[in-house]
Amino acid sequence: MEKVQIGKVIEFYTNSCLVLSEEKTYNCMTPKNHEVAVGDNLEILVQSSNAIISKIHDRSSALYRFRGQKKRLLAANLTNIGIILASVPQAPRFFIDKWLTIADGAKLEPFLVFNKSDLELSQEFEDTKDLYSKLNLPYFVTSFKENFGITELKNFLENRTCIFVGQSGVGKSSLTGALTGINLKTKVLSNEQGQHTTSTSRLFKVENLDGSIIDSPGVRDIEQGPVSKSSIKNVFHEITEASKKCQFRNCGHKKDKGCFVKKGIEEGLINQSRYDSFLELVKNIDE
Ligand SMILES: Nc1nc2c(ncn2[C@@H]2O[C@H](COP(=O)(O)OP(=O)(O)OP(=O)(O)O)[C@@H](O)[C@H]2O)c(=O)[nH]1
Ligand SMILES: [Mg+2]
Ligand SMILES: [Zn+2]
Repeated sequence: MEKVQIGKVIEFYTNSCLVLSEEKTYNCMTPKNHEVAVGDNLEILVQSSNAIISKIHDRSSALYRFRGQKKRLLAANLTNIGIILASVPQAPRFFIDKWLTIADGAKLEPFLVFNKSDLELSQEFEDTKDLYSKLNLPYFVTSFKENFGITELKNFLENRTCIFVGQSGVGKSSLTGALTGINLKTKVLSNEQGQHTTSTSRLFKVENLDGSIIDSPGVRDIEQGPVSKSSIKNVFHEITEASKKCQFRNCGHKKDKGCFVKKGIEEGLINQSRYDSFLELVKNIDE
């Protein structure tokens, strides 16, 4: 006998996905003509131990990855993007600005996690922390190793579904494990490049509260897709404000006369790296 059940995609493979429904998991083939991703809510037709996807519910949000002109759904029904940072390995600041722009484009609230706070921090990382903690974004200082700041982060995740992004080795899986109570395979840091630990996207429930985390290798980093003017405005607020005072309305904020943005950099009011990210990201404006 067939039975329709409601389920959620919790893990995604190349041609199939794992659907959690009524506390059981079913391995379902992904439909040919519809995109499915981790976080999708759907209906499945269950026949004894098999199940097929019969309907995908409307998504409250969708995060896409772009590769040239192609776009592919990465995760569905998220509320937040958690950008995980550490002093080792340290991400370039452009990485942060890019993810803030991606989050804005997908209408997801970003937050920052400065992990590995037990380590001695480089000046560069201290400066990064200082710069971004002033941007009016939720941020957390954590140490997985010393179990510091985890409770604050956990409480923030109540009623939220987030995806952790960050370079390989910053502690995404370690934090996910600490927040969910599930022991995940983590990476032993070495000086060798190119070894990644997490190999499939998976959605986990935060321990003892209503929140979820997606730990995904596919989103350590992604290519920047098209960017809207409003995302640039929202993410680079300080530059937008300064640009209102530029002498010419069509100021390119490069070598233009009377540019207030350049003046802001000279006076130390606008950070050089934020300006560099801004110039890089405006190249992708598509409207
Ligand atoms: N000192 C210190 N080490 C940490 C901390 N958090 C994680 N680590 C270590 O950093 C290494 C990498 O952690 P992972 O959680 O595997 O990193 P990841 O971001 O999931 O890496 P990928 O899955 O490759 O993307 C492991 O050896 C962890 O034990 C921390 O707060 N402090
Ligand atoms: Mg991992
Ligand atoms: Zn200007």
